[in-house]
Amino acid sequence: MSLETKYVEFCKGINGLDKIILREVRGCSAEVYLYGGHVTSWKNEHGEELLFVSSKAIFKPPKAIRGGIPICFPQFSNLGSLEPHGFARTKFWTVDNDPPPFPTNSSNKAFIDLILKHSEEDVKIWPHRYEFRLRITLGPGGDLMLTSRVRNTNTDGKSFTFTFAYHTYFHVTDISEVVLLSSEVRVEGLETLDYLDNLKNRERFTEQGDAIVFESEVDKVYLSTPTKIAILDHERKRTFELRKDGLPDAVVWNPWDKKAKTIPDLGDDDYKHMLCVEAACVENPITLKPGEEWRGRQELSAVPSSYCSGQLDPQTAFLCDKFGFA
Ligand code: TA6
Repeated sequence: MSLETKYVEFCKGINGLDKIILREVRGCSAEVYLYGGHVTSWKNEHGEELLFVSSKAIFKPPKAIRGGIPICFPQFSNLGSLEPHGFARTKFWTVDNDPPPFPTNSSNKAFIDLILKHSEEDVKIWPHRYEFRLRITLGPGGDLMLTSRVRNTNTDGKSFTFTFAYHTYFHVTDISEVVLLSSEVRVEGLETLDYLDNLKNRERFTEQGDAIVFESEVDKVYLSTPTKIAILDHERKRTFELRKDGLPDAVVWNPWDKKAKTIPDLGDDDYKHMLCVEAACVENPITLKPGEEWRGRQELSAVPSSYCSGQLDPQTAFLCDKFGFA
């Protein structure tokens, strides 16, 4: 990277909205809108987009941006009286120039700290005072890391409770594609777990068999999930690895063809190129007393896959690569 290249650049995005571009030495990048504290782009060193953003996304308040990484806070979905997925994704965040100390890796130079605080308007619909700090980091190797810190700043002695999700839309080649009876996109790490099925009144079921594959609409909240989940895109020969901390659940969503047609800001065929896998805290909401803080972290990597199906251990993946037994 030349000396002039900026790790962090402030500029204007679609419709003149404030945008921050993070860049790393090897050419990878990420883009973040202050509107929603919303990551809308994550590219690898070849300039390939790794997140899905709808061809019909509306970059205009009060609509949330369809794609990227919406922040669902303080309510996931319609699990409460607020608007679906809460208000954080439709608020204007600000840059936090002086965040409280935070364990950081000194090799990370491309990062931005954002903050969202209650407004008098919000207090009418959610009667609490809070500080939500979000650090978005693009690591030197291209990993994208999001850390959320939510603090209860109520002065009336009251606790508050919330649910949360990083509603990540991964870009996949074609989820509807089936080759040799096997779907081209699959998710590993959620096999045999219990889940709540949003398409069946949130009834509880247990996942069977192997990796999760896709042949119709899916909207499930997997419970007590492991800290690592893999999303394999066979055609693109790419595996996304999602690592998480403080977020026990994982939501998997694809609207498929019929539901996609009912979503105004989603193109009819867009569903083929997206898969939401969301690090979340849904089943057991988080409660904070005044002065308490919660942290929830998500890290994403995109690796070429000769990554072995069934193996989430990076060492095994390395051996698969080296000896070619993917
Ligand atoms: O996370 C899955 C989900 O809650 C689905 O039920 C689905 O409707 C999706 O999120 C999108 O929600 P949105 O409010 O962004 O249209």
